[in-house]
Amino acid sequence: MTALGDVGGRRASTSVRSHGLPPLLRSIPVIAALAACADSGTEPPGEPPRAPAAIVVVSGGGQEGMAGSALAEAVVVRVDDAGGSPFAGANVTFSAADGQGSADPATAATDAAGLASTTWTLGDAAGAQTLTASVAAGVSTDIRAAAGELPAPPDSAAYSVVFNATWSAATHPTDYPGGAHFSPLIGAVHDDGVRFWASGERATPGIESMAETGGTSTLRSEIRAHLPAAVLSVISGPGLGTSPARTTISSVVVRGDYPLVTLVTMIAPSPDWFVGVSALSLMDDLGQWVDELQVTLYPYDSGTDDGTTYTSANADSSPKRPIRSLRGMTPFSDAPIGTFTFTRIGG
Ligand SMILES: [Ca+2]
Repeated sequence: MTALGDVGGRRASTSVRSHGLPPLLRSIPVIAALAACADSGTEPPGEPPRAPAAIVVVSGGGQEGMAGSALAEAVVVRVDDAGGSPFAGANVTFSAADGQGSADPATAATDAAGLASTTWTLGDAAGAQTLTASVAAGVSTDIRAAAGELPAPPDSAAYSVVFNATWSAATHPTDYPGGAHFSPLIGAVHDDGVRFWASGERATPGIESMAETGGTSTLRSEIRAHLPAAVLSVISGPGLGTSPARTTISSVVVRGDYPLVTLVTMIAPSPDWFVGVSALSLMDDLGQWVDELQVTLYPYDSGTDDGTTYTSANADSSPKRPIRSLRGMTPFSDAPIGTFTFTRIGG
């Protein structure tokens, strides 16, 4: 089993992978500030908290090396704040699991680009090994490497998906609405030839409709248009009539050539707010199926309606704004909306 502690990094990589700006642009504070001004408009005020919020593997993951020897490439990670900007001066700790070698240096501070690196010497046992890079409680990522050659994974894998909604008046006290609920889950199993939404990009009509009304038909059509080239299957699941609550999709089957999952649901009532994952891989960087993956969900604004409160009247955005995180922004707190947990149930 992959420990739940692994998962912080995976959710981090999810949010950062979907960020629209290249790292160079995001490393220039002036541009980031200008972009923030240009995008503010009538959107909810407030800045994301300035603290390390995510850590992602930039390079050096998924290497194959000899047991007991240093890997050829350095392991490089990047630390970002909640807004997706690189975080300088964070102390990253690299720790190998028992018997899985050591890192030198074992701690490193991030530079102006948010980067920290180390050299990993593998442990003596053959097989998959894990190094964990962590920067704060709950903010960590796993780097995997193979000592020797690993057996090929099964061609497909089945997962159950649990949506555990924790959004409540306790976690998000500002204006928590009556009738809180989530729209039916909708998504796809797909490859990297298609992406249905990403932070920093404009919402498709399907994402707009899902985020504003909870309707799934337009997004379903957008997904089906990519069958069978880039999409293996449509994922449908129940909504939640209240929150907090949980629901389960009993089986989602992924394949080696379609290892990615996109899954979304509307935060309701709201102008155009939603949670979900985009192109989340259920394969680790060694090409092995993960046993369990828990993704922490934070709110997104689809950029298609200018409403600033849960119950704002419709106010269509023209032009549309980019999709962006609302984590820590009014009326949301810095607390999660919930989690998706993917558990492997079959080969
Ligand atoms: Ca909006």
